[in-house]
Amino acid sequence: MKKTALITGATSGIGRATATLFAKNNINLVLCGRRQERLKAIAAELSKHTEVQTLTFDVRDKDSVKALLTNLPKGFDTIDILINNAGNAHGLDAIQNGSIDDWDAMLDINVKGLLYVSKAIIPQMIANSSGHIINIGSTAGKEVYPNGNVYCASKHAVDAINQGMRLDLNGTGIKVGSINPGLVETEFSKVRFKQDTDRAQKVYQNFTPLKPEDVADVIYFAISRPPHVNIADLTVMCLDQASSTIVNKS
Ligand code: NDP
Ligand code: 8X3
Repeated sequence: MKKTALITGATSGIGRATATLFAKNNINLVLCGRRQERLKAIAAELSKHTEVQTLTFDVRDKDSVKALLTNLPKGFDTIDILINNAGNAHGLDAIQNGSIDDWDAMLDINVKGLLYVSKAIIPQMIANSSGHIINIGSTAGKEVYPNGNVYCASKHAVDAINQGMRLDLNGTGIKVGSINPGLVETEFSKVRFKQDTDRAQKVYQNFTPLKPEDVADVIYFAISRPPHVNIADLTVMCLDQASSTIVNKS
């Protein structure tokens, strides 16, 4: 039977690439994000391959998350795969210079938003005794780098939530795992540097970073394993990256 995946942050980067790969593999899609026009354009493109619904909401808005995700459109109301991907970094400042608004954004989106979405979807997965949740963490959730402070904290929280979900959902038939990418060239740095495109482009210069499609491949690998296999925690970096701070740019 055809599966249905709900992907947050599907308007760009890793989420969009994952949606494209899932569509080509005949998985029905519920695509989420704030930019409605983009969601519509992506849905129009992917509808050639599969059935697609879009939902426009901010993951910070817990009432909207609950209202929309606990009343999914008919035909899309059983979620087999949840990709908790929406997230971003805001700023790259020493802790003493950080902006409280940036801190709020990262913790509210990357941590609390992921929880609100999961809270809405997990009950139906428990009722069905099946489901697969992939939490998109980061190498920033495995180590802390200078000026990364609160973004790293948010991704360490995702790492802890991923472990906690797997413990608490053990025995329910639901798979829980995280994919933790290193540097991936997406809109991530444009958002981090508040649309300063020159600064954002420099992050990915003089080496070959991951492409969002590389991460999508890994996500698809995780969700296409046999029923008894769960990819619990996987880190993926480009060849030139050894850690958050060691990147070969020679
Ligand atoms: P992008 O900026 O390209 O994509 C981020 C996505 O998240 C967009 O679709 C955006 O949609 C969505 N999003 C952001 N804020 C909200 C919000 N408040 N409500 C709903 N959706 C939101 O970045 P990436 O593809 O790189 O990032 C995806 C995930 O991967 C993030 O969790 C990020 O932390 C993680 N990651 C990224 C890495 C990288 O180097 N790029 C490395 C490791 C992890 P919209 O703006 O339309 O709402
Ligand atoms: C994104 C990777 O190193 O920019 O999570 O934090 S990094």
